[in-house]
Amino acid sequence: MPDTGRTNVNSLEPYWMPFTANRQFKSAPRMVVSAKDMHYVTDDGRKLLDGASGMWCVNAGHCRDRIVVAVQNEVATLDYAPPFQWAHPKAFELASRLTAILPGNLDHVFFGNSGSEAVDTAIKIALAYHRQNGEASRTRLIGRERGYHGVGIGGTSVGGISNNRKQFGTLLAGIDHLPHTHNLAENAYSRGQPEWGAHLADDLERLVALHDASTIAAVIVEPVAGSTGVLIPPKGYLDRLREICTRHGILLIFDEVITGFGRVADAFASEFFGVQPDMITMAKGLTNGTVPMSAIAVSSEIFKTFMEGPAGIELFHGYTYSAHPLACAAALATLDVYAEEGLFARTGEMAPIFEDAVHSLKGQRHVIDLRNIGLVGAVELEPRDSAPGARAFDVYLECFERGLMVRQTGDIIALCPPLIVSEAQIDELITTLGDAIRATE
Ligand code: PXG
Repeated sequence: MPDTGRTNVNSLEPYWMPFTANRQFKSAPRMVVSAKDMHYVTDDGRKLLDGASGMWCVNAGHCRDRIVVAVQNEVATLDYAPPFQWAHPKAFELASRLTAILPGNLDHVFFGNSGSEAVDTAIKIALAYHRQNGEASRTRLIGRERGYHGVGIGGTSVGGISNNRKQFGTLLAGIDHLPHTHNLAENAYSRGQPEWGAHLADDLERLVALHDASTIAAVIVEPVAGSTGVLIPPKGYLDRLREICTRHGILLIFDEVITGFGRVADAFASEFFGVQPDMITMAKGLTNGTVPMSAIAVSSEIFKTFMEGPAGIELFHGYTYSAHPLACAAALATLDVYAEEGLFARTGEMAPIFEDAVHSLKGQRHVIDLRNIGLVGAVELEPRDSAPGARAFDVYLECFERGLMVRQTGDIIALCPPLIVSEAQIDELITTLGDAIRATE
């Protein structure tokens, strides 16, 4: 048995865990101590199949040698380099490598350390861009109900998950939200993009009529909403958002923190859906989850606007750890693994197998919807009377006992295995989940 340092129960106390029921967790902790490829190992030596890519980030599987060695070498060679007025070669190399796989005219990249920082950076770039462009009145931001854009004050404000907002007062001023697209009456058991709901994008016209386009800076949405329980865009919906934004001079930001790096079968979901945003935020799979890093890709038009401004610093924004050498080394090695193993294309190959497996749960008791795209799946359960989320949380705990890690949000179980998942492992994932659902009241 590995020594886990859990002999003193009190030692669990000081750590205030994020987005966690601390009291519940500490009464029955779930500890992982190592990981390799598709599996975690718990502190009591059990192997867990990773059905969640950690937390949507370990797209190439765990502890991949190439990435491990790259980070080890970098920390021994260049532990830190200041990113303001200094640089190191890997930062430029990584930006170039990213622009090679980014869609359309997204040809410049800014670096942060988390998805939340990427979102708040994109918001600040949007505001500064319009000001630089002589349209300083464009300050309003439009998010979407049930959207998740991290936990910065900007991301929380454009986000649309009530629990994430209600503790924090009025948040940023000048924010509005589009309606979400989730509708089980119309779209239950859709495979891939649902047929119904493109018209929901037209609500943006209503917001433009209400506020006037001259006051609106940007719209931010996740191409596939992840955290809120896998909401897949209806056919034509994203295209229509793009069209309305273009018509009114509003920037369209796709938050691809979850959908980036092969999750839906291309490098980015923008490419998969054939809709070109003005900015993409990314994180998670950028370094395969190994070293915190995020990036914001901007269009040539946005970058040019800043470069034509007054001489001197063009954007008064950045982080101590922007383009950190360890993160750059991890990201470069990660991109190598993705490319060498053709993992983005592999998502496309495995998606039909994954789809059939997810939909094989149809008819299980409590299941009210199954949906999927790429290597993302969701099982929505009927909520228990006056206890929303409790049933899915019990299923989640049951999965853990049975050797499977999944994600749970509300009464939805989200599935997003690493892109190296085999057919047999998909089968194991769905069989275990089905057993866990059957074992749960
Ligand atoms: N944008 C999107 C679309 C995200 O999914 C963030 C921003 C924030 O990233 P950071 O790195 O600041 O956490 C995210 C994060 C889940 C889950 O279980 C998803 C996220 C975070 C935690 C849990 O679905 N996504």
